[in-house]
Amino acid sequence: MNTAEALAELGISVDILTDEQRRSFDEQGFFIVENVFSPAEVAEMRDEVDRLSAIEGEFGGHEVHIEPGASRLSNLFNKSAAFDRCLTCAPTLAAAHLLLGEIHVGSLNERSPGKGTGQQHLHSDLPRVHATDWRGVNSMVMLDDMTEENGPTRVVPGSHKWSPINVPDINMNELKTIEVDAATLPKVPQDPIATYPGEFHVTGKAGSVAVINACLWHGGTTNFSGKPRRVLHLFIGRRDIPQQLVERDHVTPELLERTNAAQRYLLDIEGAEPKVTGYPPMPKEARKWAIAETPGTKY
Ligand SMILES: O=C(O)CCC(=O)C(=O)O
Ligand SMILES: [Fe+2]
Repeated sequence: MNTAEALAELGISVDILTDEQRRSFDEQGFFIVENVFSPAEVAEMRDEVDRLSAIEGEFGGHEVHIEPGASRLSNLFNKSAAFDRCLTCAPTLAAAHLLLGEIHVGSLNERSPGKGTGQQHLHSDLPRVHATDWRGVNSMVMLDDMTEENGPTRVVPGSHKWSPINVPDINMNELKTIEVDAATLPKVPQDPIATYPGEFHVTGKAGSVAVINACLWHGGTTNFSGKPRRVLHLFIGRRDIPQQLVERDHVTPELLERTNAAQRYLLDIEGAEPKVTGYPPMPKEARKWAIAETPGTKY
């Protein structure tokens, strides 16, 4: 199996991307698609997020990182069949295949900022060591309407072509630090939390999906209204780069049993043995969201 075959089996082709979506993805580093998931699909995923968040509480997200001020969940494919439909999220998968060639799921996380919190460092999710070293595509699957008031994701259009900054440590892989090039240096924010000139706020109705190049400068913003803002981060990586959550290390018999060959290829669990039975165990403590050092930045 290869990616093109797996996607074809799942009914997905890069042909679904419009010229406008391709142009926006290339030039701005992102595009937004409405009505990817139906209200019933969204409601089912939302209910599962609430059920799992109640189980995991402050340790939600522990398999990747927890984040003060935001509720997170990780390892979602192993926790509920409600999220299987993300393996046919066509805009994300088509854009990822177009940009990266051979792909696998990097992770499926959920994040919802609490009232008055959620403002993150402006960051890139992944490093890049040369101009076309694209390593991943992230996407925000909106389970609630995402508005100006409840903590929309901010993005800096075109910044995927600048050096990445403030990459979460867990995503650095073989790299220790990020090299910021001379053209990018004057653009690096003095205060990474502050509003950045020209930042765009991604908003949309529940069921919409925003697809971003993982090098794009972006981040969570403050949820001023306190209204729920549950968003899934469906992250797709280049297949030669380790997954953010190594699915084989967490795989349950249920996931192996219910998935078809194409889904198992995308999850990178082909031929895997089940590792975890029952609800995945909770840790006593968990790593916090942290960024890798970026030389040239002074925060
Ligand atoms: O949830 C969001 O709005 C963005 C979160 C994000 O970029 C991250 O956690 O890496
Ligand atoms: Fe991010």
